[in-house]
Amino acid sequence: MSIRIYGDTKSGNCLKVKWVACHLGLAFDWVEIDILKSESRTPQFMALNPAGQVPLVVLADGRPLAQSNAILIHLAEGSDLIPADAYDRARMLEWMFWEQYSHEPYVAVARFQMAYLGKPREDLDPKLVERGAAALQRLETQLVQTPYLVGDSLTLADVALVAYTRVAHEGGFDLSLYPAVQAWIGRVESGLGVS
Ligand SMILES: N[C@@H](CCC(=O)N[C@@H](CS)C(=O)NCC(=O)O)C(=O)O
Repeated sequence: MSIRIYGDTKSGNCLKVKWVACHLGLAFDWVEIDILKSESRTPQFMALNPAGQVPLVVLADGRPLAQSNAILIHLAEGSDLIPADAYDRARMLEWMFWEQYSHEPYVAVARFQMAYLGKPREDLDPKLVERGAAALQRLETQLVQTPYLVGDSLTLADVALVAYTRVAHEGGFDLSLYPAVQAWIGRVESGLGVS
């Protein structure tokens, strides 16, 4: 049996899992779950993930695992997407925790409200816009110094953060203000084979 990935293709959290599985050549089946139709909240799905969210993977031996970044770490164990050096590995995790707490809640939520709920930009909570822009600026500050978030090569930190950064314009953010981020998006997409 291969891995089963339950995900919604609109979701960067889900796509990052798919990209890593593809990049590592892992065999998987993709099960599309439409969150706008509440398909992650059915009793059957909640039995697999009581949090009622995607992504969720069911491993080859039947064990489930949720939380996109936990899934990435599990799938990429032992690969070159995770630095061998302990400090670099911790830096990668620093970016991944930051992504979930200080980037995704603003950049992804602004995009979801505009692109999927049809909210006009001017109706977004100003705090969402301000903190999303601050997150993009933090990436810019790092990426003028290094080609990837942790040094010279692609790691899970880049995968986790590119997922919503590459579509930030759909949440009304102007990516041309962040040229180093734009160049990095191209590098990460080509490293992952994503277009
Ligand atoms: N921190 C979680 C976030 C998961 C999450 O927010 N999933 C959204 C899609 S991006 C979802 O399933 N929403 C549907 C719902 O909550 O009902 C992760 O990284 O996996």
